[in-house]
Amino acid sequence: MTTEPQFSLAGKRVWVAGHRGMVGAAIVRRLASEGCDLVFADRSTVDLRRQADVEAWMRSNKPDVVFLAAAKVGGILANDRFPAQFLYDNLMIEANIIQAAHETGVQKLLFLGSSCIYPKFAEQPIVEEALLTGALEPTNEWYAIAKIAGIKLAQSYRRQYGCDFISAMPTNLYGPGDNFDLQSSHVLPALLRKAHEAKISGADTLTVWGSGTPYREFLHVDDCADACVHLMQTYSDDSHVNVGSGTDLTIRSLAEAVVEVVGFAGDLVFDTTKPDGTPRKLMSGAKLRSLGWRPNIELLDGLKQTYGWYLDNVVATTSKT
Ligand code: GFB
Repeated sequence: MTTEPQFSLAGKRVWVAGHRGMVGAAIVRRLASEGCDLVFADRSTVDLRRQADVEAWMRSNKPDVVFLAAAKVGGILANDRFPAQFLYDNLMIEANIIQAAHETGVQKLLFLGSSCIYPKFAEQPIVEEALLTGALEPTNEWYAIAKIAGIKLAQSYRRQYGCDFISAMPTNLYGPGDNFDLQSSHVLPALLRKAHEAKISGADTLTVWGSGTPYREFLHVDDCADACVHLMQTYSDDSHVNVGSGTDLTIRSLAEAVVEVVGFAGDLVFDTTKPDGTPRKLMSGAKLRSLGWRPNIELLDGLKQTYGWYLDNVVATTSKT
């Protein structure tokens, strides 16, 4: 398999669907050096859940290339509490964009999924072929089903219509632009915020949800964006590709690293009334490595940088209002 760019983005009209989200914004940053012409759909005029909106926008803007990073996302609690939105919104967004991409002759599309597509008890590290070999983790099966449907849409349009549509499955992502709302966020931004607030208020303890024993793999969003661009340029096949860092750690170890970075000296308390979710979901990165890609950002560096972003962009702006 060649790892040289085969599909050039230079001079192409590129639509990053979901450009205001953490992943979409990172892809936009990464594309700055590719010489492409970026086009954006504004949320106030295009509701991606509405087929007519998507078709009309795509017909008038005619992108050559689509990064499908638009999605309804959230952490373990949000997934569990809002199953209809996680299933419906994501199914509609991906179906509308993929169908319109086919109708308007998009040259290449990359669909972004999630590592939660795999069975709850998949063998570790999880290879791409583990898809649909077992039951899903119940807290996020709605989101997972939508993302599995997205993979299948991309595959089926390739098979039936010859569309060059591919899929990438990122692990748990974090970085600038993340959601720091404690009810709807993922674990890493939640812990950064909790540690910061505990430090500022002089609290003795910081509460971590669940037992702290589940393992999670984290990838900085800029690494994810780089992998997506790499796949767009080098990969053209039926199967989805895992995008991870290759290492995982327990939630307890993550919390310890976070309090170290933030400088909170109190104790960790584990709230076992909150769900643990899947026990482990370390993905195999062998396929992406064989395509010539490696991650660059170590977790500790990424944590420090993301904490800095949180201070500058969330804490600083909240304290001004
Ligand atoms: O990141 P997270 O919300 O989602 O939670 P998942 C990961 C682990 O961290 C769980 C624990 O075991 C949580 O119980 N945790 C500890 C916390 N403290 C906290 C906290 O303050 N906030 C949060 N949110 N978690 C998501 C899926 O699963 O992964 C999505 O729900 C998506 O569908 C995403 O696939 C990548 O890793 O469990």
